[in-house]
Amino acid sequence: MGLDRAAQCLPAATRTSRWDPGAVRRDFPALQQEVRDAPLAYLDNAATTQKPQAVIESIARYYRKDNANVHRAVHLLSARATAAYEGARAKVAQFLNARSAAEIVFLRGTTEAINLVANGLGLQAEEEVVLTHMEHHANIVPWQLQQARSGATLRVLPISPRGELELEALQGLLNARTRLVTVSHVSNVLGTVNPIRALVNIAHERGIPVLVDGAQAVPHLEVDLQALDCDFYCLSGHKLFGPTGIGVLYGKAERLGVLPPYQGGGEMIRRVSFEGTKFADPPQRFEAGTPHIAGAVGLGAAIDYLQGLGRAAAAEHEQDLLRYAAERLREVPGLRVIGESPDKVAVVSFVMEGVHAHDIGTVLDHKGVAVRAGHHCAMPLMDFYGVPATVRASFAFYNTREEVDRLVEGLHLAREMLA
Ligand code: 7TS
Repeated sequence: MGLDRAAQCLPAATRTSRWDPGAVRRDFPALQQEVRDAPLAYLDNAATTQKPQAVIESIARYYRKDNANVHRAVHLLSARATAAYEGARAKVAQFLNARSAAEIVFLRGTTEAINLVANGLGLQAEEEVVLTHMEHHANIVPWQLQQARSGATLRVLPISPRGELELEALQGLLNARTRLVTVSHVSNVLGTVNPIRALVNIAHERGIPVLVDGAQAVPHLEVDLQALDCDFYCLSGHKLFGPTGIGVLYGKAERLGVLPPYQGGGEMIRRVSFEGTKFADPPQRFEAGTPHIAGAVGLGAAIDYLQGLGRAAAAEHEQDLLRYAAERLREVPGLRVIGESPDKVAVVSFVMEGVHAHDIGTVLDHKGVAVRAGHHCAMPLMDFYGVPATVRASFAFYNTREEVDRLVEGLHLAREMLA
């Protein structure tokens, strides 16, 4: 590491005029390694992304210099830690174009964010929640837990064989008992980008709020929450080139304002006595206990990094990889791509005739190509396509066409060995 620190923390793409994955990759220490005697081709970005040096360094710097608890002490380190934590909240609000930082709740991730809303709604037996056939288990199981507690009904918006929502069926699923519509912005299996604004309009015509699972969207798309007009939006820092253990629930102020606390403890109260407790306003009401301060700092650094990179150019490069991968995968006999929406992020799922997804994943791993094979926590979607599992290659802006070539070579090899 001969570079001075300031240079290391500058996104590589700001140092070049054209998109240059080679330069961007130098910002990511984990991408520099060899695995199985080959350079690592990391194509499992939908599970989690690699972290740029700027993020790693921001966390180390926080612990080296500013570490203290937030919102509590009068001393300087606590003031610095609080400024760093609240600064990260402001950064997230600006990144997503929320109206105010008070609409940003820091939690562990998308899973916890959805559980918070599911718990807080206080569903009743006669009420209904609408979700879709392409949801991740994180946006199914919390609702089933509430269904078991309350007797509420879950209704499922169907999808087409191409992997798109049947939006015209939504009207028929909504009624006076519908409390919420919940939907992923981008499918983690299909890559489909769902028409959130249109869906929100249909639900809002009936005064029904919408929760959007944005876990797979924010790494690829520029998200403008005021333009989407959804009521809740959830994301995970670790899929956004930030640390694990930190994520965000966005809620419109008027929606968060009427949600009860999810957990009790310090930080989330205004006054406590044995007669009763008055809770703090959002977002503190939902952040009981010492939060993941270093995680928030790291997420803030990830956002700085992404904004410095130029998101439009990053997205263009990813779309190039998607087109190239789709074209090259057609050369592999017996391979079927699942998810053919024209509006997709760079996520490609496929199955190969006569070969199990896990075996393909293992052959690819032996060539240094990391993909995910399995049900991707979307078993109802696997059932829809009649497959137990798929192989999924999911790309980030640091991936290259050469890595797509290595994926395809590995697939030919898997076919020769196993089909
Ligand atoms: N929602 C979607 C759409 C996801 O893809 C995931 C994780 C989650 C929610 C849960 O996020 P977490 O950070 O709270 O765990 N998806 C995946 C995946 O596709 N492979 O590994 C994790």
